[in-house]
Order: sequence, then structure tokens, then C-alpha cells
Amino acid sequence: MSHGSKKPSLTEKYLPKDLWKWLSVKTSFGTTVYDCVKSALEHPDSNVGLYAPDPEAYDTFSELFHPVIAEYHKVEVETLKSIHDLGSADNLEDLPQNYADQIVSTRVRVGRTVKGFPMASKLTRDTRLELESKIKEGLSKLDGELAGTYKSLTEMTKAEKDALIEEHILYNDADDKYLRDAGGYDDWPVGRGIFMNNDKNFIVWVNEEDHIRIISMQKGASLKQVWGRLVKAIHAMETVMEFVRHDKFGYLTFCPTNIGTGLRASVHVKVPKTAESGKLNEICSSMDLQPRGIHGEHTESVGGVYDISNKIRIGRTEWDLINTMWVGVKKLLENELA
Ligand code: ADP
Ligand code: CIR
Repeated sequence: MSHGSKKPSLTEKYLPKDLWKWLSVKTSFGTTVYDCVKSALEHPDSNVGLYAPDPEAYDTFSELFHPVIAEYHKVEVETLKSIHDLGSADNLEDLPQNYADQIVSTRVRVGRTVKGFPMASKLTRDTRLELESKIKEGLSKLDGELAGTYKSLTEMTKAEKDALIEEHILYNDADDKYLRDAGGYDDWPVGRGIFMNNDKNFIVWVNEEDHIRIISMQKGASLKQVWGRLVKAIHAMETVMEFVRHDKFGYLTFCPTNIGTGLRASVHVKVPKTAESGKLNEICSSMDLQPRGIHGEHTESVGGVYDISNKIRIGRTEWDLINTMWVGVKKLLENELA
């Protein structure tokens, strides 16, 4: 397999060389080890390359999933226990005005898998539609500031979709090659959609990479408001549907990089000087942050604005990760404004 100068993916690194034992192994959803690794096989440039076509894959193929998780998340799987604490948004500090001025927008999302269904690549056209209608029904019960409307991608015009993508509200249209070759886009766009409240600051993605992504976002730097709304939304959603949770790995998702809290808290922040000086990656890596471009993962920065978020999602509480991101962003801005 050719990687150029790149290191092999974690999947290739940890795939047990003795595959004999797995040749006849399937989970109850019919997942084989090949289903878990096919994205890595297609894309030798993957960092991780592994996907869980159903919740059982994490344990059925533990000799592969566990070391990949241990290395990516820097955790000891043996002793790992899922921990949760959403904390209290009221205790989040607002940034000084000159720091806040550098922040274009703030967003926090969590990923969830609905109990009883496999993840994206093992859903069929029918089970995906069944899952979509189950989620849609649950969402219709939300009230107050969370009340909103659901729309399937198949009911939207291209112009409508493009406008929502431009506003960073809707996901990109099936353009992640790693996810595609993991089987995540089968039957696209059937069964996919988006729920939005009236203020467009509470959004739920349905059947994109994960069954559910719960999102709170708004312009500006008020993490206090954004996190406060998301906590409310998480509690409300948990009363209308049940999510898969693992004793060690917390909330399970299609990609093992998202397990645990499933939480990504990000700001779109202007840090042109820091980026130019080459210190962006250094600061991000020392503060457990991940820089992305402003149109999502695997995209580029525009005008020195980066998407900066927590890289770790597991082994720590939600409250801890929210604060990790906030402390890291302050450090970046301290450097930017020095
Ligand atoms: P995810 O957060 O689900 O891992 P992506 O990195 O693909 O996925 O980002 C999804 C979308 O959310 C993209 O359109 C991205 O630009 C937008 N986004 C992420 N963070 C922010 C933010 N802080 N402000 C505005 N939009 C954001
Ligand atoms: C990869 O392994 O590179 C892709 N499957 C994406 C993994 C998730 N993202 C990431 O590590 N930044």
C-alpha cells in the first residue's frame, strides 16, 4: 500500500495481522471487519480510517477499535469509564471585548446514535427512512425556543440548500470522500434532513454522518448562551428518544473520533498573524485544539479565519472540554493580539 511520505492510518497500524479469527465473524447487524476498514483501504491518506457500521462493532472487533481509540484519544481503554457532566453555562466567563471582536461565530454540537438502529453504512433505504420519521416525530415534540420545523433534503431546492450551507447551518452535500467510501452516503439524499428553530440558532442534522447532530450556534462570542441552549436541547432530546451509550466509550458515533461526549465546541476566529507566523499548529497541539477551515473538516481557512475546536471528546466531561476550548482560544488570541 502506498502512503507517499505519510504515516499509515491507525486502522492499518492496528489491524490484527491474524485475520483468520474474524473471517466468519459478524455482528447482529451483519457487520464484518471489512465493513469497518474499507475507508482506510480506499484512502491510504486517512488519519484513522476506521468506522463503526453499528454499535456492536466497537466490542465485536475490540482488538482493532480499542487500540485505535487509545491512540487517537490518548486514553487507556482498560481503565476508561464514560463520564458526563454538562456543567453550568452560567459559570462561563465572557471574553474581554478586544478578544470577542476577533470571534465571528460560536458553535457547539454533539453527535448521537438512536438505539435500535445501525449507523449510516448499515442502514438500508427503508430503515433509514424509518429512522428519519422516528427522529422527526421526536423533534416535533420540542417546545419553547427549541420548537421548529423539519425538512428532508429531498424536499429542498438546490438554491435553498446552497443558502443554508453558506450560512453554515446545513452540512455539505455528500462531499467527504472518507465518509463516502465508508458507506456513509449510500442512497444519498434519501432519509436525510435538517430541523431548525425559528431563530436558526438550534439545529439538528438528521442522518448525515451520524443519526443525529444536535447543534447550537450564533454569531459572536457568547459561549455562555450557545452552551446554555445546547444543554437545554440535549435534555429535551433525551426525553423524546433514547441514544446508544457505552460504559467505556460514552455516546457512540459512526466515526470513532467522535465517541465519548460527541462534543465539538468551535469558534470561527480571526488569527491571521498567528497563522502566518506558523504558531497556530503549535499552540493548537499544545492546547488539545484542532484547527479546521471555515467550511468544515478538510477545508481551508479564508482570510485568516480558522475553525478552532476541542480535539479530545472522550475520557473527560463535556464541561471540561468546553472549558478546554475556551482556555485554548484565549491563549491563541493572547498571541494574536500581543
Ligand atoms: P462537525 O462540526 O459536524 O464535525 P464540520 O467541520 O464539517 O462538522 O462543520 C460543519 C459546519 O459547521 C460547516 O459548515 C462549518 O463551517 C460550520 N461551523 C463549524 N463551527 C462553526 C462556527 N464556530 N461558526 C459558524 N459555523 C461553524
Ligand atoms: C480519516 O481517518 O482521516 C477520516 N476518516 C476522518 C477522521 C476524522 N477526523 C479527524 O481525525 N480529523
